[in-house]
Amino acid sequence: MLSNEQELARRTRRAFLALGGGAVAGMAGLGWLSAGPITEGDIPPNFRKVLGLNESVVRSALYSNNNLAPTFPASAIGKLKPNGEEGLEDELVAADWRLEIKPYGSAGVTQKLAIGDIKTLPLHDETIEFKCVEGWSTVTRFAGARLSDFTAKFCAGSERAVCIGMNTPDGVYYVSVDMPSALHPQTLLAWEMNGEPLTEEHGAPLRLVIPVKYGIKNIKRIGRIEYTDTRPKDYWEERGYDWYAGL
Ligand SMILES: Nc1nc2c(c(=O)[nH]1)N[C@H]1C(S)=C(S)[C@@H](COP(=O)(O)O)O[C@H]1N2
Ligand SMILES: [Mo]
Repeated sequence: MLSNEQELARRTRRAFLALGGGAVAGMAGLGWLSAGPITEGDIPPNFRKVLGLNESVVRSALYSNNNLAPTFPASAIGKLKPNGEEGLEDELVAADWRLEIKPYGSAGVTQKLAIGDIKTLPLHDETIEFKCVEGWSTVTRFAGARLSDFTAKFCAGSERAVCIGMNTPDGVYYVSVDMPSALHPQTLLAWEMNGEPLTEEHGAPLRLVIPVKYGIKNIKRIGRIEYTDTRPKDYWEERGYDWYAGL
């Protein structure tokens, strides 16, 4: 048995070896981030500058190396309870909903997409464990578009950003997520849950599903997405929770 410390050291080494090896090719789009020398036990300077915490950097490196969250058979699906209604108060008029996007480096919102635009992206389906920081979890199936595919199609070049910020149309709920986790292959902009269209209480018409993070980051009813090189504000970080919120 490895002690916790030994295990962390092993994971840390693995993360940075991965960064120095095959993952570098995958991160070619993140040129700015990987600009510094990457050696075992060192932290890329630009990551360090923006994300701040060493642990965050280690975990980002792990996720960017395609480490997948566990998936489950349909028989394991439970009943996900609706939790958190911040930003869902206004009446949703589905036909009027638009997603505003501000690509990396642009001066303002440059596009407003309708749900039909987003549904042109390849559909991905995953059955994952959805975990709330309150201590409960529920195996749930979600389907939608990979945020990485969305970024490539609608915000090409924004892969170079450091963070992504999202908020509800009324601005009441908002999250920010490090780019490696945002571009993780299991991170979805979802419009289906357990084989049905997403209901309003679960975030219709479009929510974030990010299985490498706790529920707090899985924002419902997204109204705006921005790609930044700073850390956009985060609702639960402001209330004392760990910003990274990784599992
Ligand atoms: N807009 C919005 N999204 C949100 C929240 C919220 O209050 N408002 N709560 C978060 C929290 S704490 C959790 S655990 C999950 C719950 O998702 P669910 O309601 O689909 O179970 O949504 C997250 N996304
Ligand atoms: Mo939560």
